[in-house]
Amino acid sequence: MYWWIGLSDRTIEGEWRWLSSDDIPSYTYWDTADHQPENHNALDQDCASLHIPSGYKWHDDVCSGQHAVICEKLSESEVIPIG
Ligand SMILES: [Ca+2]
Ligand SMILES: [Ca+2]
Repeated sequence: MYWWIGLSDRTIEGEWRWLSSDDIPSYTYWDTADHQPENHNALDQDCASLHIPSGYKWHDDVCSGQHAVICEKLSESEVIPIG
């Protein structure tokens, strides 16, 4: 089972960026034990997903795959820390 996380290297192969901001992630959690991201057999695996069997580590996958999605919602109010 996979969940899309909104990260892609579709523009430049190997350069992963968040779709929402075009930023390069400051943190990654690739499943390196499974050699991810590996653009499996040059299949243009350009979208990143959470891979539950590997403990929610990231796998690249073909973007047209039908997987669940994780949505980001902006806060409705700004929380100001005190103390
Ligand atoms: Ca790729
Ligand atoms: Ca892959």
